[in-house]
Amino acid sequence: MSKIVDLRSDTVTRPVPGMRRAIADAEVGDDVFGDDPTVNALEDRIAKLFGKEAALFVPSGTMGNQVALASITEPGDEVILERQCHIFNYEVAAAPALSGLQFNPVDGDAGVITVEQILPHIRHRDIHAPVTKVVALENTHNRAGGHIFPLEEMKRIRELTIERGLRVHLDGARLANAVVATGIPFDQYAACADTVSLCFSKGLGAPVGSAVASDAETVQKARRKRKQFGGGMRQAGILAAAALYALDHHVERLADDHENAQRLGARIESIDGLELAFSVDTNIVIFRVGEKFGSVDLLLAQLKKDGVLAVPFGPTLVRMVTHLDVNADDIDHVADMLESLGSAG
Ligand code: TLP
Repeated sequence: MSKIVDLRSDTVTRPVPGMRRAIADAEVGDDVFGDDPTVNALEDRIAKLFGKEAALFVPSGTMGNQVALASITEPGDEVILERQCHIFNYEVAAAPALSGLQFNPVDGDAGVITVEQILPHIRHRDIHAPVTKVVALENTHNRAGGHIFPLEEMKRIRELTIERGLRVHLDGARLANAVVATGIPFDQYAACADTVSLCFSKGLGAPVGSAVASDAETVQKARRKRKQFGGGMRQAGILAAAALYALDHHVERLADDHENAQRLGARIESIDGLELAFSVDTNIVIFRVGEKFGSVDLLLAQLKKDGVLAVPFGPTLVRMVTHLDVNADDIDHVADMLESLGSAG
C-alpha cells in the first residue's frame, strides 16, 4: 500500500488543480494599503455570507480568534468559554499573553454550554472582580468530535448576553461543516455572535487563511490588531483566491466528508476494544482505545507502518478527521486495518 491516508486533520488537504489555477490567475495588490482586489472581494463576500457589515482576511484560525477577542475587550477582562474549546487549549495562551485576558472556563457537555451553566460564571460588578466581557463558543466543536452547537442554545445565549451587556465570539473554524450538516445558513449562526470566524484551510481545502466578520467598527479594530500581531499581509490575493475558490467549490462537498466519517464511525463501533467517544455529527471521529490494542501510541505506530496517519487526543483517545483528500475506499481500508489489528491483539 503506497498511498498515505492522512486523517490527522482536515488541515492537511492540498490545493486541487482548479484552486491552483485560481491562485495563479489572482489579481493582487498590497493589502496593507487596502489595494488587493481579491482580498477585498473575499472580505465583501464573507461579510455578506455572514450578514455582517465587514470582514477581515487573516492568516490563521488562531489569529482570527485572537484579533476578534482583542477587538471586543480591554486588558483585565474575562472571557467565559467551554473548557475543551480550542481558544482555551490550543492557542498557546495567546489571549492572556497578548491581550491581557483571563479565561473563566465552564464544563460543558460535548462542547455545548447552556445559559444555566454560563449564568453563575458572570461576575458581579465589584472592585475586586475582573469584568466579564465575552462568551466564546465553538461550532463545530473540535474536541467534542465535530459536535454541532445547537442554534437554539446559541440564540438563548445571545439573548442572555444582550441582557447582560456581554459580547459573543464564535470560533467558527468549522462552521461550514455545521451549515452543511444542518442546512442552517451561515448568517443565522453569525446572528448569535458579535464576532465570528471561519477557516478556509480546514475542510474547505485552501492552503492558508481564515476570516473574521463583525460590525464595521470592530473589524477596523481587528485590522489594527492584525497588524500589531504581525499578520498584515501584502499580495495576499493569491491566498484569498484560494479561499474564494473554496467557497465556490468546496462547501457542499463537505457532505461527502460527513458521510465518510459516518462510515468510519459505524465500522469503529463494530470493533471490539474500540468505542466512539462522541456521536459523529460532521467530519471528526474520536474513539477510545481499549487495552486489547495495547495503547494509543502502539495503535498509531501500527497504523503508520501501513500509511495511515491519525493523532492521539488524550491518553486513551484517537482522532481521525475526514476531508477532501480521502475517499470511501480509503476509509474502508483504515477500518479493515483497525479490525485486523483488533483481532491480532
Ligand atoms: N485546529 C487544529 C489543531 O490546532 C488542533 C486541528 O487540527 O483541528 N479553532 C478550531 C476549532 C480549530 O480546530 C483550530 C485548529 C483553530 C481554531 C485554529 O486554526 P489554525 O490552525 O489555522 O490557527
